Amino acid sequence: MPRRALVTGVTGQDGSYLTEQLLARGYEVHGVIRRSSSFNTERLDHLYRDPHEESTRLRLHHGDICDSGRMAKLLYELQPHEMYHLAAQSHVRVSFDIPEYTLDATGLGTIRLLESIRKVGVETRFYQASSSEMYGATPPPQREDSPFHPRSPYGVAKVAAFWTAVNYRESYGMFCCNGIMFNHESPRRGETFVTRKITRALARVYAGLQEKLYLGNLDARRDWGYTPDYTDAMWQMLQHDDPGDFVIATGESHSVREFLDLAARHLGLDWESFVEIDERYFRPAEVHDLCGDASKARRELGWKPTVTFEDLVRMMVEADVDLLEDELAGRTVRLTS
Ligand code: NAP
Ligand code: G4F
Repeated sequence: MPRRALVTGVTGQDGSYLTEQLLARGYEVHGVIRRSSSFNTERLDHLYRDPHEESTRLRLHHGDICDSGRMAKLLYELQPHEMYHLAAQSHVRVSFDIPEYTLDATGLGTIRLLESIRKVGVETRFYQASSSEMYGATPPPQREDSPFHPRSPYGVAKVAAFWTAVNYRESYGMFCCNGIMFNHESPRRGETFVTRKITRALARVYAGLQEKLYLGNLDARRDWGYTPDYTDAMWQMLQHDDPGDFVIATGESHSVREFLDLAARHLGLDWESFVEIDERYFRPAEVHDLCGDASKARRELGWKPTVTFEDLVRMMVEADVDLLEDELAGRTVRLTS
């Protein structure tokens, strides 16, 4: 029998890469998707097969992490061996506009799932998508034992979820792991996060379709890695003998300005002639500098990043140039990178 994984947030950036990797490892993957008035499975289309095909190992189920009854039913019916909880309102700037919903989905969502697992009595290993945003104002390098000082409703919600996972591990002996993931990016990154916003806009400027790009704080520094490396780390955590919490990061930080500069140079563009600062993209409180120390993951999981900052920027720029060319030519776009 194949191992069964239940993935929340399966339609997101991380969910799509994780699903690809789990299927390649022989898993049966069950993904939770929200009902939407338009298709929201674009990142999974290349993996999806007609459910009538018996051999299909990817199944999608409607659900919402704000609906504990539904999640408990899915857990009971599917009895997953592993559960990857990736669903969240994941946008930091947006969390200042919708703090209550963010706390509900991103924070309470984890309690709902762990309480359902406990009450239904499912034997499963649980992965919590924790975030470097929890460190907030704590200066780098940030490690597992660095204090949390969140600077956004999103960060506060992730701290609550982090401690919930630790608490269920300590109280009930459940196999819960926190991946404290630093920023990870890819051609599938959501279009409103700064890296993708930049690479997508540069492709359009390069093609003569866009004149201006409005950005916020160019001085913020982030530790940016390549997403498939990070989703692989999630799986590795759940295969480890003992549950634990792991920082996953490259150990190198760069400013938004450096990302922009490198991306623009790749296309021979002078960004200073078309980038403008719009205060709308500033945050009420900023996280200025994130740079993680992933020594524990290297030591205990044998994990290390495989893609450099320069290669990541180049890959994202080229993917957005190709995507735009396909769109303009009216070709069907398949997300494979
Ligand atoms: P993402 O692309 O924004 O994906 C978020 C996923 O959550 C989407 O599938 C979304 O569904 C789903 N979702 C949101 N609210 C939901 C709800 N109420 N019920 C069910 N599903 C819901 O995020 P990501 O970059 O893949 O990140 C995955 C997880 O890792 C998130 O928890 C994020 O906070 C965390 N994280 C990410 C990073 C990073 O750099 N990417 C770093 C640290 C931690 P729709 O498609 O329907 O919107
Ligand atoms: O790309 P961002 O929106 O990512 P942020 O806030 O670091 O959050 C991401 O990483 C977290 C891990 O640390 C995840 F937990 C979270 O789910 C998400 O994936 O912003 C990065 C930086 C910020 O300092 C922001 O102020 O870029 C700065 N920035 C400058 N101009 C901008 C913009 N960010 C956005 N989104 N849009 C701008 O125009």
